[in-house]
Amino acid sequence: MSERARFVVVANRLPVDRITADDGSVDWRTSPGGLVTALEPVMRRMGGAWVGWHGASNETVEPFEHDGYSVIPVPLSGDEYEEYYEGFSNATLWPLYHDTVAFPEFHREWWDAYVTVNRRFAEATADVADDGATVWVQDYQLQLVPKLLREMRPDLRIGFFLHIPFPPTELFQQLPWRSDILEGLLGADLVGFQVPGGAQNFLRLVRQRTRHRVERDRVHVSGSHVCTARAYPISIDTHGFEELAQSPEVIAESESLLEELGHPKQIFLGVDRLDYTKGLRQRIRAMGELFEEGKLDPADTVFLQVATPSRERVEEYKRLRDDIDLLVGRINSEVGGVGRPAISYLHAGFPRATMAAMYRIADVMVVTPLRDGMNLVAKEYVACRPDTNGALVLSEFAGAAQELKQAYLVNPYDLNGMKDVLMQAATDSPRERQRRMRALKKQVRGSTIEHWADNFLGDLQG
Ligand code: ADQ
Repeated sequence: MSERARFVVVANRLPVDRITADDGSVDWRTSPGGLVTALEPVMRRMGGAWVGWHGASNETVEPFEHDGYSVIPVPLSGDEYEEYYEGFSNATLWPLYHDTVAFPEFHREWWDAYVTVNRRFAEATADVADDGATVWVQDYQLQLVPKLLREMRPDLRIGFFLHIPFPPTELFQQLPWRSDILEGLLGADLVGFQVPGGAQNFLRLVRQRTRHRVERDRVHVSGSHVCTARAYPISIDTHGFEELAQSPEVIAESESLLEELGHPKQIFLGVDRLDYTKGLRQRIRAMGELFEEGKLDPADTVFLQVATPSRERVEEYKRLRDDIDLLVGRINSEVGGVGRPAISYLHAGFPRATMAAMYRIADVMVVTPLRDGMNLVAKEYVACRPDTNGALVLSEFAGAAQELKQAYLVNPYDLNGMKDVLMQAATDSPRERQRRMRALKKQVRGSTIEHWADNFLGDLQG
């Protein structure tokens, strides 16, 4: 590809999945998921290039055009996938950055692969970026890219956004490569976090562990540039979700869902990637106890839990999947009648329209992560629920709780407290539920994915 881009997004995954038709022809389709959902509208609007892995190991794919922007695939070997992605990204950084709710593993070979792959991403970006272009690097898999890229291309404006929490200093210090990661991020002109606490943790660490001068939210990186650290809470395409949820197809789909569930009086809904940070064990136990104690009646109430398969080759995720299967099986065998389980558990991903149909019919949406950078599901629910009588139960430990203050907030570690709040959300007066829901809708309408991208890029381009 000869043309160089004025705007480049760099992320672990490309926003497209390869589809091979029966006749062997290959096509690329925009893929679902948090980050893609977040950035695709921005890419389309601004044009440019997206640098990322295409999803198949040991294979090189040539750059191509998709939906008005360039797609630049970065290859990964099978070993690199295991060590950089499954290993360092998802079995070291992911648990460490989520309050060590699972035990992080530290392996030197994983770190070496992380460095190698980060350098490859930086090189691919340096090749495609035009003179003085703006580059936006995404997330924890690529924290070394800002510094590596600046060394190769000091002319670029470099932004970095962390989608997951940035941990408290005490936890971050465990990392044997803590200084490398801090310096890696400091290569950016602007580092964005989901909540102000993340930016504060980062700045505190920079003060403790580096010699750079810190002045409020600005770090004077010695002999180089100024790196600013701030919060930019991510959001959703609110209008898009509102429209989708009101479309005839989604309304029809929600009718047939209701039919399938046997027209219960009340539906509780959980929607998550199957991840140990999402608090599924705690949530299912709390719901199970409410059924067992007779506070909820399986004759008229259903708990629909959707869990998207995720990182299935990582040990901790296999264990989680088995635990949830067992837990749901046990509860369903103890409560509920023939052919009508109290918990309807679906281990699958669904098209966005089906998600919207589920949000539409949920009387109580239950979002209870143990720790979550933001949590878009909470915001999607608020946008999709058509009237103002739904209820959002939301963990205090999701970034979203700092904005969605009128949700029914819970501490997911406190089972009794969570049960009380679940019941409160289900039984509060319509007036109280409406009051809260209106405030939530106002919040989600006033702060969308467009605002997020505009604010970040506005500050980056200064
Ligand atoms: P995730 O941990 O993936 O994202 P989340 O913010 O909830 O968490 O986003 C999940 C997305 O996947 C949502 O858009 C949701 O609709 C979709 N999804 C979930 N289950 C699905 C299913 N069964 N079928 C289809 N789609 C499904 C990370 C961070 C979050 C942060 C986001 C964005 O962990 O804290 O909010 O990035 O920054």
